[in-house]
Amino acid sequence: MNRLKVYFKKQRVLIDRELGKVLPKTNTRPQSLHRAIRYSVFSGGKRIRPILTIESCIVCGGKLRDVLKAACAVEMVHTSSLIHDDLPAMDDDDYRRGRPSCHKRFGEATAILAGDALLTQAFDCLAMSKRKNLLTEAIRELYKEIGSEGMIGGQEVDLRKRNTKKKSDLDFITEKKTAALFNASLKLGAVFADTSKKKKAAISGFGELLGKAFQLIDDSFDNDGYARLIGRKRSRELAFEYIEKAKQKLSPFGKKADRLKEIADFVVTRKRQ
Ligand code: GRG
Repeated sequence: MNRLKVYFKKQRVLIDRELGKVLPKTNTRPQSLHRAIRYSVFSGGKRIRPILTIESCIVCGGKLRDVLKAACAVEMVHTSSLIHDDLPAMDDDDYRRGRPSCHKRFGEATAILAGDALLTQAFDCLAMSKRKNLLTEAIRELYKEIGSEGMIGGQEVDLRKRNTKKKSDLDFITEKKTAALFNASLKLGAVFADTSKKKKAAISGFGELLGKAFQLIDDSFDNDGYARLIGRKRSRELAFEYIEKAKQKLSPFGKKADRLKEIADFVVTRKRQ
């Protein structure tokens, strides 16, 4: 196994252990809801966003113990968005990560509530972070990136303009639907490292470009979004261009950012799961 794979595995174990501790157990009432939540959280996701939160904090000089709750919060938001995205009113997907999607397994109403509960608990999990003086900034950053002007807004435009060929729509969808949560994940790491404004801006610039590259690669798997407009090959080329620019944004961190750069390369070279 190569070095990055070993690192990913180690981080996943850490994140999953923490998620396992904070999420209500399946024997807690209402059991049906907690089963649906745990079914969706523990179904083999890559955990790329919380891994980025942790790594961003370390690169900015922070400590794992200060950021682990924020990393879990990010994964809860991500899972809640996937549960809702799969619903018949949205993408209408019967499968997620090779298993029946949450609503297929537990019914639509329970899936809606599982998503609601996870999104709500994400903010409680964030609030459990040790560095209380940094919480207001963290909560506001997360809200800004996932609210109606962030990820949720991106989803709205995606649903309304499914077959759009307008570049401005596609840019908005890519930036908001996917890049915003990547950006939030990285920014939370910087917030909990209590780093300088300059370093936060560098991390955020990296996050936006990385998120866009991630979505371009995702689109290329399904010939969706940008890939429909400019073709799979050009989408992938564009993603690689974004990643090169993203890595340049990390110059203030020098060699400390090598792992973050490796993760960025993984984002564009990854195979469909
Ligand atoms: C309830 C918070 C909330 C949001 C509602 C449904 C919605 C608004 C937003 C969905 C946005 C969405 C589905 C964006 C696509 C993101 C994406 C590319 C997901 C795949 O990410 P991976 O590959 O997934 O990291 P794994 O399975 O590894 O976790």
